Amino acid sequence: MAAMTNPWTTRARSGDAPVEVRFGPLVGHRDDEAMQRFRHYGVGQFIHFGLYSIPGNEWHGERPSSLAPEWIRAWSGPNAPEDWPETYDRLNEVFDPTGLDAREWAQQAKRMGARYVIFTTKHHDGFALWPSAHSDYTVAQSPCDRDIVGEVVDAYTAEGIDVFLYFSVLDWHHPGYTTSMPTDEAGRRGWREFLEYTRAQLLELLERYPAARGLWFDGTWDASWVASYEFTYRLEQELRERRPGLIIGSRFRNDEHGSRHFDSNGALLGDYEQGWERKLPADHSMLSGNDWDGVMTIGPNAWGFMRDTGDQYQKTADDLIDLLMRCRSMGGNLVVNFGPDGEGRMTAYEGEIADELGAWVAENADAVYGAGHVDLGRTDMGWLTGDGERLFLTVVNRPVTGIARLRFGADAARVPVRARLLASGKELELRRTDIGFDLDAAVHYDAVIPRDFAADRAFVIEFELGPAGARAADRAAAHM
Ligand code: JFZ
Repeated sequence: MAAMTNPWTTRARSGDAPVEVRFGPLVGHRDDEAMQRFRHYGVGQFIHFGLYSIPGNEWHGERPSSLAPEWIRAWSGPNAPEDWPETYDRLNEVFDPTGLDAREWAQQAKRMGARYVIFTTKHHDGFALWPSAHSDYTVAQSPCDRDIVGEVVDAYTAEGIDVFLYFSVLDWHHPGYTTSMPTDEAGRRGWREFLEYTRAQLLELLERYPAARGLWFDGTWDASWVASYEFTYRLEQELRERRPGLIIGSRFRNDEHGSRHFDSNGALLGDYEQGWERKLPADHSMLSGNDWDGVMTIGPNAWGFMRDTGDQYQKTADDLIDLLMRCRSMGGNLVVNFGPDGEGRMTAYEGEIADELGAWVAENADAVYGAGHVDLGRTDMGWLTGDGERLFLTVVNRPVTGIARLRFGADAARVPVRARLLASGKELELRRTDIGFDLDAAVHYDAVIPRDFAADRAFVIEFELGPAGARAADRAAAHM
């Protein structure tokens, strides 16, 4: 059976006959040290910061009706300010985030439990947060004469948090950028210049920031980039040569048939699936064994700063704990997005979220970082993760019976032999329960949740695994 892949990023496969692909994956499934680290990140932080952080989704009291705040340059229609794109483009003349202290950001991320950060070096507007030698539209052309990318790389690296550089290929500033492949000579020359500029900026980033471990690409969907598959293939090769171990997500390029993220035969293009954005896999089998992360906004769809979030729902720490453990149960990382304001300050709500999520993660670290997918099927109580020796049940929906029941195959070699509350270490009564269903080849293990155990958040039950039949109680049950 052809495994199901991410339906948002994969072309439907036409039958099972393989297609000839010359510009397919450059590397297969990786298992090196850098990828192992990736698998254990668990929690990540995304930061969207740039010129769009200044308006924060509004301008003189007006706001666009249906754009994410970091897209505000694309504002058009009756309430858009006159000459808006020109006004936006000149925001570099006032860009001066004096409140930005990357060490504070990094300490906050550390408190949240983040083990990697993805930072916007250049978003769609083309403004570079490092003094790029290949552009006239950077921090060096603003009152803020700082290398913000460098400050972030240094501060996070000092906290032991790995840095991934977000880079938008789509660029509203470069004159050679075009969405479709140009048909005239001048246009083609412009596009070639754009490709060289992109290559130069990427090599520059790798050169300037040797601590960066990965590149997170965006804005790679336009027909012009899709048609440049030969260039992007070579560029990926070059980036990997320059930085052995570099991690590149699947959003970078496509094969010669225009198949993005995955080639026309369904093979992943890059080191991990990068299509899980404000959506999550329905179940583990959809991932075909690929590494992945899920990137998530706190509001419904705001990556950049939003001055007024109005009545838009903001995810709570409980939501994020649920999402985090859902990701971990399928072997992925959860990346929580932060959008600092124009001064470079994280919002108060983001601060609360970071601390609340971080407190929970710290108490339940074993269930989060070292643990991944286990093949036990779903439970309505919450999410299962495991590390081979232990099974962790994150209880989001507490059973009113007080019994956390897990179902094992009757022939399972390793089964729970002990149960505890992970955060406190409190021992729980564990029972082996044979319900006696005819033809049911299952056996149940019940952890008894004490009636007087009060929890105001999800909590984790840790099951220690051992050989089936090792417990005295099991033997007794077997003789009954
Ligand atoms: C992109 C950007 O346009 C957006 O501003 C933000 O930076 C986000 C992280 O990435 O938005 C996307 C890109 C891809 C999908 C959806 C939104 N997608 O594949 O579904």
